[in-house]
Amino acid sequence: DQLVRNLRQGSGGAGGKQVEYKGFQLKANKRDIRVPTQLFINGEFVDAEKNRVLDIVNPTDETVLCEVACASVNDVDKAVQAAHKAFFGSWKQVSARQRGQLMLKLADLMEQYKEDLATIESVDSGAVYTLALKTHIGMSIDAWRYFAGWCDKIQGNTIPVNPARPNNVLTFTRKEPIGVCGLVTPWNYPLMMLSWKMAACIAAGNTCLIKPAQTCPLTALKFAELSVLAGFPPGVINVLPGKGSDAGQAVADHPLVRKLGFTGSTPIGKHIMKSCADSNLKKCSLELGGKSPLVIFADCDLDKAVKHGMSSVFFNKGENCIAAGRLFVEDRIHDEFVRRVLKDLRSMTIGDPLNRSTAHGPQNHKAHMDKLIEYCERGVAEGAKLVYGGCRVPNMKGYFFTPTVFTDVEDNMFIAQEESFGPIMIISKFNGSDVDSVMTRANRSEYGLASGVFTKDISKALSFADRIEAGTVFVNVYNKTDVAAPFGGFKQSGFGKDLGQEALNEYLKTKCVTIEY
Ligand code: TAP
Repeated sequence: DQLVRNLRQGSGGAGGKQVEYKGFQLKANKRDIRVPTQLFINGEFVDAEKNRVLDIVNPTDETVLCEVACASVNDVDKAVQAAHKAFFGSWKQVSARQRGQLMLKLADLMEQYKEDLATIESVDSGAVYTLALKTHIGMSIDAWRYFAGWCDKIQGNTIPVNPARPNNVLTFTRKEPIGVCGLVTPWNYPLMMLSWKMAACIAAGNTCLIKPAQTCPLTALKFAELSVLAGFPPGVINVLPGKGSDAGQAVADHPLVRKLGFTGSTPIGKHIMKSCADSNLKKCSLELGGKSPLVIFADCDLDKAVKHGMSSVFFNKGENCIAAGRLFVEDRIHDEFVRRVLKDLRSMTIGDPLNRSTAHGPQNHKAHMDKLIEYCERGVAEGAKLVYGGCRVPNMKGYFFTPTVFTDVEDNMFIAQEESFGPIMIISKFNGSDVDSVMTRANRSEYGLASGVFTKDISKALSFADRIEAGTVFVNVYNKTDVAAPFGGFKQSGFGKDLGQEALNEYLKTKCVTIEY
């Protein structure tokens, strides 16, 4: 009742209560930020079972920033029980429109704390601060606002079924929330991945628990604090940093979790889908790996193609699921394209992600950087031409990997087929008079997340969009995503959409009601 009264007064569900927690003081970016380091279960910050912790490392200087509680299987169970109780209790008392108000309040708080959130993201994940502010945090806020608007617009249909005369019949559908949803997310855009999934999940009326990536859970914990300030009832949102192999697995296995929203690698996605089936046939959506082709025709605007070609690979240090994993450049402009890319790379500022002039920060964690080095060694061993980078930035502390360019990459090479998830440009040539052949090569991948084409010929561009097997197609642009546009892959890049109206369906079930009169 208090919750509803507060909502009517516009002060948030719990009246904007402060929450207590153990945390650490992050002094960075001329800010002094208190960051929670405990699990967030049932509206409270609590220690993990047996006080288990994870070390959180700053990728810029390799120091341990803090210890964060590491959820066990039992901790996951506690969060699921809390979410279950809230789903059938307090959350049911909140109307669709009030839900929207809570989400808007949360978005306003995220906006108010955006510099803090971007600073935390930058220190925790290595994201360049300016990008963290605009994309990691900015797009998170957009997602909460966008989905808040959907809350009171989720509706079913009336359906003209055949009546058994002389009786009449009314058949209608209701869109209902699924129940407790588990969300498991990767480390490349920690708060944004949380927001893309959780905003749709909450807008649809579900309760949830999230297991963020173990390497960078800090913005998720700060977000949990803001959810209390916004007034979300206890149990609706639960945040459990922990390891995928136990806490993540426990979410996938739990019999009271009815839906799992996952973003991560294809092998783990396959494994999780089996767990969802074996446990309780929970619904799942999987946003997985990619090796997105970008085809650049000689008739393109070359300045634009170089600019977007660079960002298609190097945006967020390549830790971008829709990154162009392979560039096909028409032979007539190939050498000029490579020359311009190298010129731009030589002037790219690499350094502290908090520095406003930095364009390229450290990779997210050491194991990832080591994998990138191996990936490049494999490319060289297979005969691809390494024209730039391929190694750790010399004489620099932190997980800095030099932006890299390979040319003369053949279709059968490992680096032509497998995702690097790092700042590595893989270039192959094609003959512009044989469009069929480049389309076949672009589609010769088990992934189908995104794709792009640069050409001034509208017929060529539309034909590419028709024929490419990918969930996202960019024409004369790249990385242009928006919270209102559905996002998700084909083939082994998974299924189910984040963002846009379609994302709501991932977190809803349809009930069909038939009445005879
Ligand atoms: P994964 O290793 O698959 O990890 C993703 C998440 O799953 C992490 O939270 C991880 O926990 C957890 N996890 C690991 N094993 C699990 C298990 N058995 N049960 C439940 N959860 C488990 O991926 P990653 O290396 O973090 O992220 C990189 C991959 O994500 C790339 O392939 C990239 O393309 C993909 N990605 C895709 C998209 C979209 S939208 N398609 C977006 C971003 C990233 P830990 O933190 O303990 O490992």
